[in-house]
Amino acid sequence: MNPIASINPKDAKLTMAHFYVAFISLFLGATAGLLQVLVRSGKVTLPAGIQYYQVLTVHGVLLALVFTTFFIIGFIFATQSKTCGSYTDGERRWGWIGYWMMTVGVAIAATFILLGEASVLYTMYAPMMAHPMHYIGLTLVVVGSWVCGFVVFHRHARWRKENRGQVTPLLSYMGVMTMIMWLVACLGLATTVLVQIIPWSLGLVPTIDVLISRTLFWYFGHPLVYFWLLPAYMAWYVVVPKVIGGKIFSDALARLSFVLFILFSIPVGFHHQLLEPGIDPFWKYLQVVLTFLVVIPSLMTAFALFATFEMRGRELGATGLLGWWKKMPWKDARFFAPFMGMLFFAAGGAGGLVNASHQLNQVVHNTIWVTGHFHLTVGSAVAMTFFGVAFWIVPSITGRTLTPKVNKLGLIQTWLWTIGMLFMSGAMHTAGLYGAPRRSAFSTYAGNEDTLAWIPYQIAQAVGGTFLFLGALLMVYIFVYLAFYAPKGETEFPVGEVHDQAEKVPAVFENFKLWVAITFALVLFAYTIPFIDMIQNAPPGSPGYTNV
Ligand code: HAS
Ligand code: CU
Repeated sequence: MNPIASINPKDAKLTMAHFYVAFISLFLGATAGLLQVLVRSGKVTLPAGIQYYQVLTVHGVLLALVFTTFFIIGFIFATQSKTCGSYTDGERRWGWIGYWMMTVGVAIAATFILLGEASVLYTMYAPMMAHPMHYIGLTLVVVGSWVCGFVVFHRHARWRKENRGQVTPLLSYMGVMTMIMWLVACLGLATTVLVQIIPWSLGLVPTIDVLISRTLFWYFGHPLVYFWLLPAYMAWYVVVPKVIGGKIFSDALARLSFVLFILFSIPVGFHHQLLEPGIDPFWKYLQVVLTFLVVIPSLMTAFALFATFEMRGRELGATGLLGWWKKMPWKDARFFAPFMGMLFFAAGGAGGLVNASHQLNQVVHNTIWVTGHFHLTVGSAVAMTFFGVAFWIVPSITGRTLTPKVNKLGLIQTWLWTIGMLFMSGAMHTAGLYGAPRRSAFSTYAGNEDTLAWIPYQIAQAVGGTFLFLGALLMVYIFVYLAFYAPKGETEFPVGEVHDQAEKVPAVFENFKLWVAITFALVLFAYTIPFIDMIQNAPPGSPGYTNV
């Protein structure tokens, strides 16, 4: 590693190790995605006995779980090392232990998917059953991520001890909040996997309670999506203002939005189960109310970003409501990629509100509309922000330069992704409204008029998916170039400063125990009675189903 790196080179190495896994996963996952859209267009059949659900599992696991988790943890390590100072050898060693647990876990889980023994999709819904080693691999990934989480907590606590009474670095605070949410969320996943799924897949118990397993999964599954989103918000709140030459609108507001995410991200899993029988409508209603509360921190984020853009625009002489638009650095890929992500998120978030509304959920649930929704949120807002971060963070921490040529490639990459996603996600949303199902290979369903109407949209998805595949290839090329071939030199690690007129940060934000305690209280409130109901009125359990 290079001595002109912007963070301690040993920490940079740890981050880069995470990024290698992330970008290999991006490549393989995107290839699987291309195969899917081609199959669903009806023009291509998979060779060599490969199954559609196998490919779909590769796609979901590698992109939604592996790419995200490895990128996020690498990013949090780098930002914490930059803003708090480097890790101690002991902390870093634990970081490596966490990393290797996750990497070995991914290798095990992926092997069983490739063997065709774990085609259970990334949600691993019971009663679909995989080989026990698949679940054991994924458990290792989760435990490894916890180890990394404790490293993040430890570094933050050490900073506080060494700088008593001072406001902690914003990025480190956000990293801690993200990992707290992840840990609390994982309790649900760990419970269903360790108590229900592994014993059942080992054959120790003959059946599984599907409703309880799914409920525990979604207790985890919703905060999972915010675990992807919050690191993107870290970049939006702290990095983007610096890149455009402005200031952070308000440190206190940014922290408050992260606190609200901790509180309201978890007791909302039922909005994925609105059409699930066996849950009393009252509790679904309550969790939908909480879901609408967790929209508030995103609206606050939108507000803060508009304010940042407008303040910067006015500094540069813009006037009127949207005059700032002309003043933004459109030719800077570090800005352009996350900004397009924000635009997509405005649409994806609106779609989320549709999903969460019970009556509308009846129209869209299990249709490919939902797939369209999450390609706008995680597949665009989050992924494009991570790409935008990679453009500068990789050269910055390895002591290389983001050359004008690569910046231009970054702009092209962003356009490929934008065009691809407009086609693919637009077609998915529309076809979903016509009833086209998600998680489904190509079928004409006996060729009736309604189902044939989906096919043009499936072709549009294939067109979009092809652009996205090219975008992923270009992204991987940019990553490899920046990591290994770009000229040596210094690249800025942009960390924004807070606007002078912003409110002071209240000390209570740093009271993590309080937030975790309120979170547990809300979780108990939202879940206790429904769980008692599910256990008391449990239907007979289900045997496992495999597609082998
Ligand atoms: Fe979602 C399903 C509801 C956000 C991901 N979601 C999913 C699934 C995934 C996912 C992966 O209620 C599928 C899971 C599966 O496999 O079954 N979602 C919501 C709601 C929100 C939401 C209410 N989702 C996300 C995020 C995700 C994500 C974030 C990943 C990162 N979602 C649902 C529901 C379902 C669901 C139901 C189940 C559907 C079903 O039936 O199965 C909210 O958090 C969204 C709030 C966001 C906003 C947008 C704020 C805008 C911002 C950008 C500002 C832009 C600027 C620039 C400043 C209200 C912050 C713009 C400039 C201009 C000029 C415009
Ligand atoms: Cu959700």
